[in-house]
Amino acid sequence: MTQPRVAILMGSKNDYEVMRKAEETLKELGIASDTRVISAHRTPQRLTAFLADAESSGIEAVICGAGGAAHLAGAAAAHTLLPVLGVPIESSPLRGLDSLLSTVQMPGGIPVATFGVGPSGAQNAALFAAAILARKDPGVRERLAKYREAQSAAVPERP
Ligand code: RP5
Repeated sequence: MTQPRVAILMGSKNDYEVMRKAEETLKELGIASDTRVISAHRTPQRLTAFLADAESSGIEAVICGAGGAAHLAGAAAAHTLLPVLGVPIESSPLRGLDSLLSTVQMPGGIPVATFGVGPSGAQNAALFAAAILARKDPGVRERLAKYREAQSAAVPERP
């Protein structure tokens, strides 16, 4: 099995509907990922155990999706020096605004790169993780360039 280079964490299995977009995007770019359900408050030990080994096991970026009082990305960032990318999920009566603010408003000192709410955010987090890997991996850079080219080619000149 190929060694995963990006971890995709989510606070609940119910977040997978959104976070599968990150998984699919990384797969499209030929980047192996490891997808886990890890809740900062329901399974705190799972979070610390996973992040204790993540960097040494070859993970280069951690994407975290969570809804509600979404503290998963911030808690993950506190446990690792790896770049942490946050995806707010619309799963509460506040429809993602709560998750967005919880994820983006990290106090200075522990950064979380925060993306948009929902599947587009999950997709962009994956593309951003690919851009990080592409700095040192010409193969990923090439596939990222092709992804952009295909995207441009799919836009019609007229409606
Ligand atoms: C968060 O609470 C999860 O990320 C999820 O979006 C939300 C609700 O979780 P469930 O009650 O659906 O498991 O921790």
